[in-house]
Amino acid sequence: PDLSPGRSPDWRPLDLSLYLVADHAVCQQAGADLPEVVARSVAAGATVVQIRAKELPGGPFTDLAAQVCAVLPPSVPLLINDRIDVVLALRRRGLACAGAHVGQADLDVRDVRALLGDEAVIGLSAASPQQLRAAHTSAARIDYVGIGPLHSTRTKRDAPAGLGIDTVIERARDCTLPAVAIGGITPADMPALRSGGLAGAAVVSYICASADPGAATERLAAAWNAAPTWK
Ligand code: TZP
Ligand code: MG
Repeated sequence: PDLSPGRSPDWRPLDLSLYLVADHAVCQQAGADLPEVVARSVAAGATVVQIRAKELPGGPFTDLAAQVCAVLPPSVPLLINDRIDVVLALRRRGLACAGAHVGQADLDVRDVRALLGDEAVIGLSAASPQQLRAAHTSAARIDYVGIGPLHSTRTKRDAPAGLGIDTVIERARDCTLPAVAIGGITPADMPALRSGGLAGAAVVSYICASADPGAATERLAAAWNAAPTWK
């Protein structure tokens, strides 16, 4: 997309419903090629892609993200986990990177917004009521929050135990920002998440560790699309 001032990128309004978190370590462990997982998943209905690569240095992370850019249609926003420097490096290369997803221990969102500009998509992980309150009263615009883990998961080593569906829905409703749930999500979770008012579901291993990431994404998309919406 054209990121020049005044031009609206193709990815707004943001469709967060089927949010692929393409994790480098999980793909590697599954013997899967990350850009190929992304391509298959997007072809099957993923609406947002985040690249998460905790163990990659900035250079290789940027090169991997550039490969992903090459397979993404302009309607699907690409977000980078944690690494604002990688977002800036991609932009310098003229690649369309929508923005970043940051956690509570990363750069302050006010600094992220200042560094990336008004057009950028910025997501924040927020789980506790205090964190969610801080997010929706933030001086800097936050485009969405990620709430989790929904279920206990082994994908994120330091993740606490699963919050459970009722707590996730309650916290999402207490926050005025669009919210996506994350953590151990499978198609069985989609009806409750959608009817509970979540804007979407963020998924790592169900897609990245699947022998068929396209089919896995199709099952998630079908479950979301069949679910009742929040009144
Ligand atoms: N944040 C909270 S849980 C989680 C992250 C990054 C990992 C989710 O991965 P999976 O494999 O979908 O449980
Ligand atoms: Mg982080």
